[in-house]
Amino acid sequence: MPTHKKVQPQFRALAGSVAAIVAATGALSAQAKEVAYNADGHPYVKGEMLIKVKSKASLERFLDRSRDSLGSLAVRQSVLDAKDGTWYKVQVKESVGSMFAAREAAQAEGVLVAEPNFIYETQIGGKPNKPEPGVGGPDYEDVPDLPDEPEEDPRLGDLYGLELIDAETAWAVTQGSKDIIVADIDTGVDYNHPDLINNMWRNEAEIPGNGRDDDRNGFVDDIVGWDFRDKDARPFDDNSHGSHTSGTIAATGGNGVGISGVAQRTSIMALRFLGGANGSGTSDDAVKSIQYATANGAHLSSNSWGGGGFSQALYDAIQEAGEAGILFIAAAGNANSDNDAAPSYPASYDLDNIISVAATDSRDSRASFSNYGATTVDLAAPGVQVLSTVPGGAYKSYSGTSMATPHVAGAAALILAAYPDLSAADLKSLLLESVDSIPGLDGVVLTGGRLNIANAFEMARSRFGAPTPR
Ligand SMILES: [Ca+2]
Ligand SMILES: [Ca+2]
Ligand SMILES: [Ca+2]
Repeated sequence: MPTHKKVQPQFRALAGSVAAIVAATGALSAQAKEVAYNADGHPYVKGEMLIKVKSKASLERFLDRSRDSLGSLAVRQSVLDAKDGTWYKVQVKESVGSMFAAREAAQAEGVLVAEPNFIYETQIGGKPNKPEPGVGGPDYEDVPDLPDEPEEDPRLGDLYGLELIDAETAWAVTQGSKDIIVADIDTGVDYNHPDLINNMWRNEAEIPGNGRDDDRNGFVDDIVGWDFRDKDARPFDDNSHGSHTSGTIAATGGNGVGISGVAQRTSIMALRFLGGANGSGTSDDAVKSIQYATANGAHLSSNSWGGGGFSQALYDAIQEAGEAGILFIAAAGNANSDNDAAPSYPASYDLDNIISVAATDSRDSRASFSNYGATTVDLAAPGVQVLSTVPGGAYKSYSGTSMATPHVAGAAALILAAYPDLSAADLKSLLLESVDSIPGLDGVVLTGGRLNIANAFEMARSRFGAPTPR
C-alpha cells in the first residue's frame, strides 16, 4: 500500500457513502463500488480505470495480452473520442487494483494513457440536504408566462453578492438572453422550481417522452439536459447544490418571485454527474457531461466541483470544449490551500479556457476556506452565505467556492447576451481585467480582485463598441 502523504478529511468521509449510494441506485455496476486513494490522497473508484488508446484494436490487443498478468479486464464503454485517441472505461479485477493496472497499461503498446477513475465532490462548506432516494425526477411542469411588466423579486435585497458585483448597473445594458446556454455541470437542477423553470434550456429538437432520440444526438428524450449519474433524461437535483448554483447563474429576474440570478435570463442546461449526500461523481461521467455541453450548443459551463487527481481524460474533454469556444468556469476549491503549490483539479489544469474562482465574503475578504493562488486562481467572487434556490420552491444560504463560481458564469452569460460574437479568450480577458482591485486579494489571486460585471460592460464598450443586446 502506498503511504498517503496527506488525505483531506473531506475525502475520508467519502468511503462509506459512495458505496452506499451506488449500491442503492445500482446505476454504475452490479458490483458494489468502493473508494480507494492514490498516493496523493485523491479518491478513485476501486477496480476501474480510464484508458486512452489509438484505436479499438490496440485496446483489444492490450486486453488480450494482459489477461494473465492483470486478470480478465472488461471494457465497460467508450468515454470520449479525443483528437489523438479514444478513452475507454475498463473494469479491473479487484485483486489486481486500478493503480497497478494503470501503471501496467501505460507501458503497453498502443496505449497512450491509463489512469484511475477519480471521484470529485461539490465545493461547498458542509453538506446540504439529505438526498432524496430514487432515480429519475418529476415530470416537466408547464412553463408559466412571465409577467408583462417586470415584478420585483422580493428577496433581491438579500443578495449582497449582486450588489458588490454591480449587477443592477449591468442590467441596464442587458438582462440576459435565452439564446445563451450555460451548462451547469453539477448535482442536477430542480427544473420545476418557480424561479428556475423559465430559464431552463429546452432542447427544441427533441420530442419529450416518446422514447425516441428525435434529434439524434445520442440521448433519448433529453429536454433540459442529461443525468449521467443515473443514465436517464431527468437530471433532477437530489442534493440541492446544483439548484443553488443554477439560481446564482440565472434565477428568473423580474418575475415577482424570490431572487434573481446574475443573469435574469439565460438558458440553463442541467448536466448531472454528481449526487448523493456528498455530491460526488466520477471522472468518466464528468467527461461525458462536458462532451454533451460541447456537442449541444453550450456557450460556457459552470463547474462547482473538484478534488480528484490529475486526469488526462478530463483535461482532454475541457481542451475540446475550449477548441469549440467554450469557457470552463471552475471552483478553486475549499481547502484553504495554495493552488500554485498543490493544484486542485479541474480548476488548476493549465488550459486557456478555464477560469478558476476563489470565494470572498460581503466585506471582500477571502473566505477562510477558499483556495488561492497568485498565478493559478484568476479572480474572486462572492461565496460566503449566498442565498439561492433549492428544490421544492425554496431558498437557502450556502458558502463555498461552489457559490462564487456561478457568479462568474452568470456574468459571462450576461456579457455574451450583449456581445454574442465575443471569443472565449476575449470574454475571459474582459472578466479578469475588469475586476475591482481589493488590497487583501493582491498576491492571493492572479488579478488581485473581485468580479465586477458593470466594469466588464464598460470595458467591453471601449474595446468592442456599443452592445447589441438580444
Ligand atoms: Ca436527443
Ligand atoms: Ca424524444
Ligand atoms: Ca425571481
